[in-house]
Amino acid sequence: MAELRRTDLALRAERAVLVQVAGWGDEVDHEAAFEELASLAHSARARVVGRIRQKRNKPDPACYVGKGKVEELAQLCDARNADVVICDDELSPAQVKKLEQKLDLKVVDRSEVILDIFASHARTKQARLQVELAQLEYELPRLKRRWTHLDRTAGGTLGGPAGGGIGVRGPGEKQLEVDRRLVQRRIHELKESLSRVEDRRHTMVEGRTDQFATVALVGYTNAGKSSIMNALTGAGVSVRDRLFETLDTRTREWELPGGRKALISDTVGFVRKFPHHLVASFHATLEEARQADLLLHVIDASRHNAEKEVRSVRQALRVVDCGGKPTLYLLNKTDLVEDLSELPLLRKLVGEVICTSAVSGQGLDEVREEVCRALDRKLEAFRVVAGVENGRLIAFLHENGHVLETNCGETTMELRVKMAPKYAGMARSMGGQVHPVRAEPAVSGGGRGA
Ligand SMILES: Nc1nc2c(ncn2[C@@H]2O[C@H](COP(=O)(O)OP(=O)(O)OP(=O)(O)O)[C@@H](O)[C@H]2O)c(=O)[nH]1
Ligand SMILES: [Mg+2]
Repeated sequence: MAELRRTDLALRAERAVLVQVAGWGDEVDHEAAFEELASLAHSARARVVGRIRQKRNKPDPACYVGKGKVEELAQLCDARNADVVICDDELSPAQVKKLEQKLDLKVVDRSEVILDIFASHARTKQARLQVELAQLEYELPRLKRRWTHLDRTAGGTLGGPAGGGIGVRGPGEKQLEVDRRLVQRRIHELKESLSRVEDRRHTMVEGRTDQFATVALVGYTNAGKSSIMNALTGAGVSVRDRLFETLDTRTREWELPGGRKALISDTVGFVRKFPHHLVASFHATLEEARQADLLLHVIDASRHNAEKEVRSVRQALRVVDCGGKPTLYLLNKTDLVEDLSELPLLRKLVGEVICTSAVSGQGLDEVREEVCRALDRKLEAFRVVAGVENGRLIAFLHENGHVLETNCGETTMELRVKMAPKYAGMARSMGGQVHPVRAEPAVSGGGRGA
């Protein structure tokens, strides 16, 4: 399968000028978004050499910024010897074209920078397929180059030295139309491959969740999800101070207090104005989060707009069908902050919040205890009567549930057990008489106390 590299759009070591249109809403918010654009550019290995900002109600439909500002931008780019202009919002294909013409420079938008970072961090086959799909879907309405290198992917039926070739190009048809068809064909192939991956993954994750309680770490990029995973389990997952370090889900066994075992998964992070093509493409990667019994939503306490970040993560989670899951909120990196002024606002939004530090270990015991408590809320109480000689069943109950009480008779044993309802049937098939004691109220979604 041909691998697609957008070498002509990669931002490596390029000198970038950042542009933002900001004139509505919260000033602090725009500042933070602009700072974040600089981090994104940095993660894409560009060098930020200038910034320009225009206050106006909404972006100019022609060039993103107004006419006068385009002049100013051109002068700044010239003075700073810029290679590329990066805009803070997603631009229409027409806006990019017009601005590129006026500046005589490459123009990219926020989504493209994020896609570029994902492309350079993708390691596994699945992550590569997902990024390639997102890039092509993003590119399709913006095609301006020739995509004849995609010929190879069509198994030769489209190929040919002429580019596009037999079976695609009708007489007199324009190259762009050929390119479009090639891209569409590749998108179709990628979707098919990914849907096979997703089916396999679904079955695999489902198999695991049948045996263990599962917990998934979710949150804004760089909040410290992988660091928390390492601090809790010693997993040795890669941690770096750069955006989108983790693109593939890692799952580890986690021993909780009382010797109880669960599985914990680290997942891809989100960011504001996350390109929707990426969210859709990363559906398979987020399978663990979708099937998890509990989410740990990690929030970065050192960011000024943590509350906004929580909102954008929750929105992205809804898109990937993880909304409304039982969630514990961890306010991480508290070692970096003297005054937790955002805490009341966060509590108002999500309910209880546990203050943690993956570095000092603060709050991690509380996380373990709260996870046990939250998982327990999913358990139901049963009375199980077993023959005293049925060692297999008794061991099964101790392994998979909490045995609260045991009463031993001469030939039978009666146990009061809290366990996941799915184990009741298994206990019956092992020869036990199983009676529900009473239904526990379901855990509410959207967080403790929310
Ligand atoms: N001081 C301090 N730094 C932390 C803490 N947790 C994480 N970090 C740092 O924050 C940066 C990002 O941490 P990661 O664990 O990679 O963050 P992540 O959420 O997994 O990020 P992505 O995978 O990129 O989405 C790293 O430089 C960590 O060392 C913490 O509690 N305190
Ligand atoms: Mg990570």
